[in-house]
Amino acid sequence: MLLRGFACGADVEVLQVVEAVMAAAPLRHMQTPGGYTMSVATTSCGALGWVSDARGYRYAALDPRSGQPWPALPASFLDLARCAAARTGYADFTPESCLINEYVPGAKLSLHQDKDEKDLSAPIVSLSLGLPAVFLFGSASRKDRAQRYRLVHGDVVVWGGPSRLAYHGVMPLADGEHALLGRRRINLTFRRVRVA
Ligand code: MD3
Ligand code: FE
Repeated sequence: MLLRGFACGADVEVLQVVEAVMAAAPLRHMQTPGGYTMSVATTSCGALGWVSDARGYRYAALDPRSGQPWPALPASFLDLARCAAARTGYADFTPESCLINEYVPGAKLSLHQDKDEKDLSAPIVSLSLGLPAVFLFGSASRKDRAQRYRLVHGDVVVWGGPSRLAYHGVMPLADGEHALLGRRRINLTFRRVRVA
């Protein structure tokens, strides 16, 4: 379910809080299990953060870069995620993790499924900020051709039910300049990892 512009009124505040998280847990380019370096830079906040290295993808309570817990999930993020989930029929969504992805021009995310979470009944709520992206949205089978959607600043998408295990990705980010974020796109994804 696409909530166009849902976060537009809160963008300045969300960005401020994102910058505070990034100051405590800096963005970094994770290694994939296959030995590549991701073009997208990531960090996390919440009880668990998403990590990737030669051993695989997983959620971890400590930031491997600092050995410290990830920054707490800010109350304003929790409110926003809960509110978007409730709007689309998910009454008690309590995310434990917010993955923050930063794209600069050329950065992309190859087609993948999100299945490192144990609770696949919970949706994933995503929020896009900054430069627009071409988002690829396939089905649960990699073979099916993906649909393309343009996601712009302030858009929130709630991915639940049959779309939860859909293959998805992001095309290389086109160059541009965004009034608030400059030459980048930031995507937040709110996730329930453990079964509540
Ligand atoms: C559809 N991020 O972090 S957000 C990711 O724009 C990720 O940074 C993209 O895919 C980004 O894993 C896409 C939209 C999204 C997130 C999770 C999904 C779509 C999804 C999970 C299942 C299906
Ligand atoms: Fe994903």
